[in-house]
Amino acid sequence: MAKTYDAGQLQVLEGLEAVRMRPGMYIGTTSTRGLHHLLWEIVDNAIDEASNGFASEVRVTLHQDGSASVYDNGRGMPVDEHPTMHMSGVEVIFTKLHAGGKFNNDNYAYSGGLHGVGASVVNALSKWLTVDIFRDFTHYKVRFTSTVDEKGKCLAGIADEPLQRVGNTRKKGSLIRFLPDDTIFEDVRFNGDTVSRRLQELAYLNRGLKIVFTDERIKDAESREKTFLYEGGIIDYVKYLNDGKNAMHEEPIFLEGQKDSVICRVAIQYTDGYTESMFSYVNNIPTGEGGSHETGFKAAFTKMFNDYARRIGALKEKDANLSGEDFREGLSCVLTTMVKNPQFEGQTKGRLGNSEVRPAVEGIITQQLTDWLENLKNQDIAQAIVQKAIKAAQVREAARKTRDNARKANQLDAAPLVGKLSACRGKKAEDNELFIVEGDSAGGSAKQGRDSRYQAILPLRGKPLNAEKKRLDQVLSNEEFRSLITALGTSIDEGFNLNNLRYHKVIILSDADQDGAHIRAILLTFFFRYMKELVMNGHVYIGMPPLYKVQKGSKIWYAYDDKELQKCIKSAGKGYTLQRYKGLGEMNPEQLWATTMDPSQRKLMQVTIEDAALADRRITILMGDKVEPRRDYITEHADFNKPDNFELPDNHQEGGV
Ligand code: 1YM
Repeated sequence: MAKTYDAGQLQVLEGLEAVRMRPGMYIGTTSTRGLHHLLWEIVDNAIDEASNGFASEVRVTLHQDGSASVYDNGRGMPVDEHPTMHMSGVEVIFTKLHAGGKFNNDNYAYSGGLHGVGASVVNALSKWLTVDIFRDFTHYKVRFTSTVDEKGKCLAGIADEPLQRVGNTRKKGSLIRFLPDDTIFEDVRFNGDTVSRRLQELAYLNRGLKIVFTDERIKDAESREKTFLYEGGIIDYVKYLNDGKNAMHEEPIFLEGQKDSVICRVAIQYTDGYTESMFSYVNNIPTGEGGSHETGFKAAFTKMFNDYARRIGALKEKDANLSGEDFREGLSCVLTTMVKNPQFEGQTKGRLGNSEVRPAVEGIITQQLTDWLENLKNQDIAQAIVQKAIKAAQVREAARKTRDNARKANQLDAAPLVGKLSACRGKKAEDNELFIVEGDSAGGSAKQGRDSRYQAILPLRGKPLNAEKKRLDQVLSNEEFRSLITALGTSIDEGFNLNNLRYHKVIILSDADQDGAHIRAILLTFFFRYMKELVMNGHVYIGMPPLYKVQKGSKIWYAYDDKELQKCIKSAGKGYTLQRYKGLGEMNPEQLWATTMDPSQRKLMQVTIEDAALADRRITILMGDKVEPRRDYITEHADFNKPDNFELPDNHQEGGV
């Protein structure tokens, strides 16, 4: 019999079951990242209520039963009956796809973007979800469950019963609690650090908003609860980023304005360092790849300061304009923009595409900076910025000469066999791997042990210099970095071009001791400061040599940490010998291949940067001039051999430092 579908059945097909069939389509992935998306969706709604001026406080709690809850003290979600759906507004929001977002587009013009998948998606992917609404002195409640019935039919996010009045209350707001479904997600445990970090970031981006984070899974009462509240907003954020750096001026420059529907805020604080740290956001979402808002800001900033430099006679008529990079040397900056219907583009959806935003931001910054530059009390710092840029331009010119000379001498971008590099034979960059190996002796083993079809070896002699404390010209004249840059083929800084990358896996191989950790940190700092795209695009890895060898007769086990060692010892039984590897150099070529280089056996940790701002701060603390913050940090995170204590945040095996 032919099957016919009536309207009712079609409705079912478009219901929340569709979300459970293809969760990836709605939240991108069912990995830990997707799990956290559920939470961000609800948090976003709470923050919207606050940025619309109705709530002053958001509370996020991770409960012991694995559920998460979010509360805001705003108006409370709509409880009145929906005109056509014959259920309360809140039930519509949680059970109808797409309706889940916001009915009224004007009120919620700035929300969503990356997450905005709707609260109904969270419901669909939860075992249960409860909503408590405190509104008009009444406490309302509704509970939804997802089950599979006897016939195997999936029931997604169905209300147990319609919205109920529970009683009277003087409270205000909405409380949502949900348990992610463990049949959907690979791992249903929320990461307390991830949640804490994002909430802190949101608190910085929403000045005056109090965000309380409680992780009830933590036993220690003192570290269970954290409150984030920043009256200065992004002004406090740049100060925090500059902890450990020497700021050139106490109070950050703060510019704020609106043009058409674009709202833009920026906080700027110069340091005496040489690197530029710019963090931009659109509708509270980080835009690590920049976009039209950044372009608009940079254009206005460079133009205004060049005009100013001429006005005060620091640049003469015959002088060329200073470049944007020159003006941004040593600058730490947070730029946040609110945009209607943002379009996110790029590899990681981290670049704003909307072309109308560039002129809007450019206009706002031009106007605000005009006022700032005219203000008498800003003259000292404005002049210091110009002087710093002039110096930067001189140094840049010197660096360009060094680079050009090096290039002429075929040192930077030609000849694959330059220096100590042992190149591989294969020509396909996608397949090729570059091992950066600590020490000549390990380098020798690696050369003999490798598969030379696609594995290249670059041994490092001693420690390369700490790029954090050096200018571009010094970095370029360092031999270790020069051979590395040459080997990679990408050039660096402004000249960096990812298309020229010769090895799609760049693997740092250093000893599992303090020196090894230091070398690793130095290399990561170099990549982060001068080849950020390399890290952003997931090309950088950390090789993990084993720490122990357990041998019994001809049988050998390798253990990469203490836990594994216990397992190996168990497998071996009595009468085994144990060797602790102190360095890569202790392994012969065959062992090095088998344990660390063979793609089918080895452990690699991909270095990615989800939180570039935090990575920046940690690099400053660990590699910068100030001793005290570093000592504090190291005292707190002292075990260098634990992967999660690598110097960049969030290193882990798949996709997210
Ligand atoms: C813990 C999460 O979702 N708070 C929240 C959501 C809404 C409202 C208030 C709200 C909005 C409006 C009117 C309005 C939402 N409303 C909608 C919808 N916190 C949380 N607090 N009354 C209440 O926009 O006019 C979606 S969310 F759809 F009704 F607009």
